[in-house]
Amino acid sequence: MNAKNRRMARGLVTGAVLLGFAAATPAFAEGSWTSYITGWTPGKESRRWTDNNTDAASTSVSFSGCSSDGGTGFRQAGLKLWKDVFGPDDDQGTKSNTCNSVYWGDKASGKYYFELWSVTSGGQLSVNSVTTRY
Ligand SMILES: [Ca+2]
Repeated sequence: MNAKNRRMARGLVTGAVLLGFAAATPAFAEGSWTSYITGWTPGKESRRWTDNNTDAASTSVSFSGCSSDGGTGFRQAGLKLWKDVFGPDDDQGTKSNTCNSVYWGDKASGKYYFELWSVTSGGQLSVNSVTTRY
């Protein structure tokens, strides 16, 4: 391969890597964190995270391995997303997580957290894996 073809080949590889990254970005989002929940009661708040809104990813909370202490077992957890602002925090809406993923859409930049709003059935929620993407 002469020098010109090598340069061209390198350009194609770089282009492919950049395209791959751009295509992967919405799926992975600009940020995420994974944790777990043990014996949460309504009113309990998650950690805070900062969304810089550098992508169009929908803010989501994914649960797997859910249990609650009520007689009919885990049915759903109401999760309210809050934007942490000066003064009363800004209610972004409540989603019913049935041990799956719930989405609030692409959020403006800011600091966010979710609050356990309700549990069915019972009064305490445990989740083996909690992943928040934003
Ligand atoms: Ca984002």
